[in-house]
Amino acid sequence: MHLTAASLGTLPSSIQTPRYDRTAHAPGVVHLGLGAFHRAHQAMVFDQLLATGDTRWGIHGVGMTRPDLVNQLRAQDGLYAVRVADGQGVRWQVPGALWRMSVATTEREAVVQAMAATNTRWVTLTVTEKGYTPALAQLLLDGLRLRQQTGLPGITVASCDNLQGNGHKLLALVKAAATAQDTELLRWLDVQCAFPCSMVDRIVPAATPEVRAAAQEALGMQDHCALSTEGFWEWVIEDRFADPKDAALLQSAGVRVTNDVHSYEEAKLRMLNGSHSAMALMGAVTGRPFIASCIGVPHIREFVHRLMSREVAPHLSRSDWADYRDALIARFGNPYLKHSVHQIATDSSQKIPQRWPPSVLGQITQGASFEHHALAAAVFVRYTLGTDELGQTYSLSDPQADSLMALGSAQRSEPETCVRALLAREDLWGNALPSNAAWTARVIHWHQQVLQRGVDAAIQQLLAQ
Ligand code: CS2
Repeated sequence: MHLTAASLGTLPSSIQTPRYDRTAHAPGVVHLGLGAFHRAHQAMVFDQLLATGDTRWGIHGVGMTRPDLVNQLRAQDGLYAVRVADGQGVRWQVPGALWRMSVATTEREAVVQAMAATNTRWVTLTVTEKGYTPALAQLLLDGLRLRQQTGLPGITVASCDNLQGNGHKLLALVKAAATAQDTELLRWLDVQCAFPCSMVDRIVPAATPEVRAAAQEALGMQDHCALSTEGFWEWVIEDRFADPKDAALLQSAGVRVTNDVHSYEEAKLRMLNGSHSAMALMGAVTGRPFIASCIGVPHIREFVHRLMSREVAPHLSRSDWADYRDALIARFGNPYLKHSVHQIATDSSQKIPQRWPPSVLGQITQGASFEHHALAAAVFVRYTLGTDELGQTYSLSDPQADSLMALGSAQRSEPETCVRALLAREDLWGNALPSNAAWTARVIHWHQQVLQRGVDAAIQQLLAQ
C-alpha cells in the first residue's frame, strides 16, 4: 500500500492529516518549482490556511525540470509526508495543499491556463537562482497576458528564491520579456498585480532513501515523496498584495508581513546561506558528507561563528544578529537533517554572488579584515578540482561547471594564475572585487595553505591569528 487520498484515513492517528475537502474547489495558487523546499514550507503554510476553512489556498504545483517527481506526486494524489524533527521532538505530518500538478516543459499550455484561471489569486516561485531566465519570464508573461485579456483581476506574484530583492528582480525580468504590443499589459501589471519581495527560510534537504524508509515505518505504508525538515520556519513578505486582505490572513498563519523585508533578506542570505556555502565547500573538499558533520567539528564551528560575527554582522541592519547567529549554529547541528554538502555546493556560481561579496565589500569599506571570506573563496577554488582530500572524485553540478573546472584545473602547477582567473569573474564576485588587489592577495595566500596543508590546517591557522 502507498500514500494516496484513499489510504489517508488508515494512517496512524498520531500523524496530522488534512481534514478539509481537497476536491471541491479549484486551486487559488499556482506554484512554480515543486522541489522539497516548497513542499515543506509554503505548502504547509497554505495547508494551515486551508484548515481554517478558507478554500482559496489549494496549490496547482508546477515541476520545472522533473517530470518524474510530478508523476510520483500524481500517483499519490499530491500527498506526501513530512518529518518535522529537531531537539524539540519528532512528528510526522501530511500536508494536503497540493491539489493539481503539471510539468512546465511538456504541459506549458496547462500552466498558462492555470495562471489565467478565475480562481487563481497567487503565483509563487521557488525555481532556484538559475531559474530566472527569459523562458521563465515568457511563461509568466503568457499567463498574465491571458488573464488580462480575459478581463480577470490581477494577482500576487511572489518570488521566494534566495535572491536579494527577489520581487524586484522578477518584475524586471517579466517586463523585459514584454514586446512593443504589450503596453496595455504592462500598465495592468503595474496597477493590478503585485510582485512582493520575500525571504523564506526552512532547512529542507533533498529527499533520501533513509527518509523514505523512516516514512514507511511511521506511516505503515510507502511514500515515494516523503521529506524531512526542522521545526523552524520563517516567511517574511513585503506588504504588497493584489488583494490587501491577504496580509492579515498570512499573518494569522505565522507569516511576517512587513515593509522591511530587506533587512531579513540580507541577514538570511549572508549569515545562513553564506555560512552554508562555506561549510558545504569545506565539507566537499574534506570528505565530510553533511552540514551537521561540518558544524560538529570544533574548528569549523568556530570559523562559522567568527565569519558571521566579525565579517557579516557589522553590515547588517538586523540588530538581533547575535541571537540569530546562535540559533543558526544550533539549526546547522540538527542531527535529523542529513543535509548533503554536495547538494548545497550545487550551483555555487549562482549562489556565491548573493552570499559573500556584500560582506567582503563592507569589510573593505571599513578597512576591516575579510580573512574568513578569503579562506572560503580559496576553498571554492580548491573545490573546482573535483577531487577531495581523500582522493575521492565528485562532479560539479553547476551551470558554470565546465568553465570553473577549466579555470581551476591547473591549480596545483600554477596556483596563482588559476586563483586570479577565477577571481576575475564578475559573474561570481561582482564588479568591484575582481580589481581589489588586497582581496586577491589574501585568497592566493589561503589557497596556498589549503593546497599545501589541507583545509582543516588552514582553518586552524586562521583561527590562531
Ligand atoms: C541552502 C539553502 O542549498 C542551499 O543553497 O543554503 O537551500 C538553505 O537550506 C535554505 O535557504 C534555508 O532556508
